[in-house]
Amino acid sequence: MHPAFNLSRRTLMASAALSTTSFSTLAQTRTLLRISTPAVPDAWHAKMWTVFRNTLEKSAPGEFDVQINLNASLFKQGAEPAAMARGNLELASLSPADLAKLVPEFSVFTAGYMLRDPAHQQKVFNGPIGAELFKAVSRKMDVTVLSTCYLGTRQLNLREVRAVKTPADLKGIKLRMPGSKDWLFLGNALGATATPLAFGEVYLGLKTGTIDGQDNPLSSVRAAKFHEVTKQIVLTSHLVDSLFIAISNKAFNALTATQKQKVSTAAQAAAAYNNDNNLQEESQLVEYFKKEGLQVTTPDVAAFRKTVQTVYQNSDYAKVWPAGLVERINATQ
Ligand code: KDO
Repeated sequence: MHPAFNLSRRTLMASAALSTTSFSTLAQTRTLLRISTPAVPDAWHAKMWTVFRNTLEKSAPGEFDVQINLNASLFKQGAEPAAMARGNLELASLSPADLAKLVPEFSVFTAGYMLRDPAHQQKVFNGPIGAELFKAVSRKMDVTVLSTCYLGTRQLNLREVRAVKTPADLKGIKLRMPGSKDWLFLGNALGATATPLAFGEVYLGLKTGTIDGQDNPLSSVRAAKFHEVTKQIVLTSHLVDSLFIAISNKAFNALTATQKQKVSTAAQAAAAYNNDNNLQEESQLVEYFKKEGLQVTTPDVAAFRKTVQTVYQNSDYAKVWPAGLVERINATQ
């Protein structure tokens, strides 16, 4: 073989090997960001993760491999913090109840009628109260909260029509709540008999009658199609609910300062997308559900508020809330 040919063949092979190497090295150097959420695809807080991914891809092209797992397909609802601690999951949207498990003072936000409205929620979590509590979350749970999402204001949603004015009217109602003690406490405080069930099982539970009702924001009721298997919505507005976009400290600390900034900005863009769309849709959903044939009724909200607040004040919860915290939340404008 002509030496020149041999050389060029070798060069060719070497360059082919090089290009394969650099290609796979590139794939390997992408930082893996796995996300797990129980949200259904049509929910704003599911779609927001695509905004997160797109924003990050734009600001840091090729640097991250963002994998979005909806419908609790990677980890079951409530299992995310443990998965993050074990290093099996990088990001999740955690509820106040998730945080309260390890940061007891956070249970103040699992209490009914604590936050007044979505604007109050954003002020509280984006201000000094949020900063203090998120510091405790980082210390005790090893996760960093990047932004606060408005999940919506939780309402009651019943299988059968019932006259509900006060908590006493919910006596005997088997009300599905997410499966942790803080959620169950809220369901019982509303006057119902709280029963735990994962979000993914609620539709069937309502359809078959193993539960009499559930509570969720109107946008979640629409996205998960619970209105197909229920006849009434009672506008108790008992919880202005939050989800916190959080990243494990292990994953966050492995990033450069610039990457940290870009991930935070993407999380804020995702929350803003969720919050804007959720608020806008929420304002139209009473009409939508009426058109779908549901009865939408307004109870004596003052009676619900009074009962629920009294139950919390007289419970062990109030004992773990730092002195003055409730007053500071109330004073936040
Ligand atoms: C629910 O299970 O009712 C709940 O609304 C609780 C939230 O904290 C959150 O987990 C949410 O479900 C899911 O994201 C599904 O919308």
